[in-house]
Amino acid sequence: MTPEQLEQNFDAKLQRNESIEPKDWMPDNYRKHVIRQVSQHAHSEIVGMLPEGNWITRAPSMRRKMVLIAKVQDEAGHGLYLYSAAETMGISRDELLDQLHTGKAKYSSIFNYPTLTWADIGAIGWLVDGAAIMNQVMLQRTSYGPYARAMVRICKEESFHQRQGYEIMQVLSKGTVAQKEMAQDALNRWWWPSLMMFGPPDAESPNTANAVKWKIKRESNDQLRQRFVNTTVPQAEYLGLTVPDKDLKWDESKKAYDFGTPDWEEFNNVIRGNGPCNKERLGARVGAHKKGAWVREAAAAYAEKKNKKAAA
Ligand code: FAQ
Repeated sequence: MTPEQLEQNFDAKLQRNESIEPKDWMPDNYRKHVIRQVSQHAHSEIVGMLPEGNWITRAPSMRRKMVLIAKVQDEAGHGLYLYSAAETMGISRDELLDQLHTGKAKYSSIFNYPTLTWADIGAIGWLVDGAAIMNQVMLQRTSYGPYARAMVRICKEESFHQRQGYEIMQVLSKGTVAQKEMAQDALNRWWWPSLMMFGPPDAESPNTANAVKWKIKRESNDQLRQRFVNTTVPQAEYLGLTVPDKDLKWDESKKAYDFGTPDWEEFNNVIRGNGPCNKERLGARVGAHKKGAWVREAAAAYAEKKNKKAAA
C-alpha cells in the first residue's frame, strides 16, 4: 500500500469509530500524541499516590486507614495499566520513567499541592477523582484501543474513590464546628486547582485540535470543566459548603453555571515545575525508584533463571 492509502485507511477507521490497535499503521504524530498523553496520565496516577500516601499513618480510624491504603494501591494499578498501554506504542518502561524522573514529561498539576489536613483526603476523593472521572468517561471511547480498555476498569475504581471522598466530606460537614471549618478550608484550597486539571482554555490548548481530529479526546477542556462545575456545585450545596467563587451563578437560559476564571498564571507556574510541592514530589518519586532497584534486579534475575530452566 502507498503511504497515501495507509493514511486513508487510518482516517476511514476513525470515521467508522473503530479503534486503532498496536499493530495497525498510524501516522507518527498520532503515535507521539498518544504516547505523550497516556504516559503523562500514567505518571499522574503514580505521583498522585504521594499526597494521599502521606496520610495513611494519620488516617483517623482503622477503617479509614484500610480504605485509604486500598485507594492508593488502586492508583498504582492504574499507573501500571497505563504504562503497559503506552508500551504497546513501542516505547519502553525505562524510557517513560526516565522522562518523568528528568522532568521531561509532565504529570497532573493537581499533585503539586500539599495535603494539610484530613479533610484534604476527602476533597481529593470528591474533587480530584471527580474531575478525573469526568475526563476519563470520555476516554473509554478514545481511539487507541489499549488506552480505551484500560480506562474502562480505571473508571469503575475512580467512581468508588470519588464516593469515599464525598463520604469523608459528608461526615466532616455534619460534624463539629471545627470539622466543618476543616471541610470548608479544604474545598477553598482544592476548588481552583481541580478546575485547572482539565487543562488550559480551549483557545490556548495546542493539543486539542489534533486530539479531537484523531478522536483521542472526544470533548474539549472547557466542555469538561463546565460539566464538572455543573455536577459539583449542587454536591457542595448538599454538604452545606460554599464554593469559593464570587462569580458563580446559575444561568437558567444555558442550564449551566457561569463561573470565574482560574488563575492561569498559577497553573503555568505549576506545570513549569514551580508549584508548592513539585520538587518534593519528584524527589520522592526518584528516591523510591532508586530504593526499588534491588527489587527490579531480583525480579530480572528470577525471570532469567526461570527462562533458562524452561529452555533446558
Ligand atoms: N497538569 O494542549 P493541552 C488522576 C499540559 S489522573 C499538567 O490542553 P492536552 C487520578 C499538557 O500536557 C489525572 N499539565 O493538552 C488520581 C500540554 O503540555 P505538553 C490526570 C497539563 O493533552 C486521582 C499543555 O499543558 N489525567 O487524577 C495539565 O490536550 C486522585 C497544553 O495543554 C489525565 O492525564 C494539567 N492539569 O489536554 C490519582 C487524563 N493540563 O504535553 C491519584 C488524560 C494541560 O504539550 C489521586 N489526559 N497540561 O508539553 C488528558 O485528558 C489531557 O492530556 C489533559 C490536557 C486534559 C490533561
